[in-house]
Amino acid sequence: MATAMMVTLMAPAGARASSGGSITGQVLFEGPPPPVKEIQFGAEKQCALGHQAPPTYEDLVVNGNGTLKGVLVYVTESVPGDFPAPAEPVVVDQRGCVFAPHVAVARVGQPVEFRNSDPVLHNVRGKSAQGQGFNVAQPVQGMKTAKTFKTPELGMLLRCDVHFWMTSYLHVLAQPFYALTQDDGAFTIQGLPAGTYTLEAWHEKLGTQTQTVTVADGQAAPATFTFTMPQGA
Ligand SMILES: [Cu+2]
Repeated sequence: MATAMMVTLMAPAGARASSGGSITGQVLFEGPPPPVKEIQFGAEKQCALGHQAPPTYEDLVVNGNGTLKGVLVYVTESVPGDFPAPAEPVVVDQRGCVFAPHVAVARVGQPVEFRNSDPVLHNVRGKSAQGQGFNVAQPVQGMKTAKTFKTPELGMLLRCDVHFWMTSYLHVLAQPFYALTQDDGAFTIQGLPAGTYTLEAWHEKLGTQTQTVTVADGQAAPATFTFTMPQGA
């Protein structure tokens, strides 16, 4: 979804359509995938009603092709130019007592709409290292609460205090040069002026990796990240 959104944002203001390049690649997982764990809802019977099959924890999702889902890949440098945040909100839903999506990315100043689609009480507590933490109670099905964030921040942990298994992550970025991996583990970051960049990949369980990538006009520069399970995990 992030990739589709980027297409409309990719051209820096004033740039010629033909200028700029992209970075494209995959995030791989090396080694045997960890076992998939089902979420146990316990006494909260309403939570199970929204699911065809029992949902599973999404803190480490290895795709069928050996790649990782939910990895944020972004350019760490500040790229010159004006990149207004989209007015369209990023939606973080609570549906069937899980956060959907498990990882969300918003731009600084872009509304983030928290929803409760369940007939049970949820809240969203955001833990911030940048002084932008919050706590939103959503006792009623259909509630929507929009918030915006002023400071870029990676890995803001979101939690529902009612249901211990409900966690997710929100990243807030200043610029549109990022991608979030989905079911194919692939990423593309478009519209970068030619130059050399530091690309970072961020995963909630596996940590971060960086690499240096040089982008040329009209070209797609390749980049591959490979994560392994940390020792003792
Ligand atoms: Cu909850």
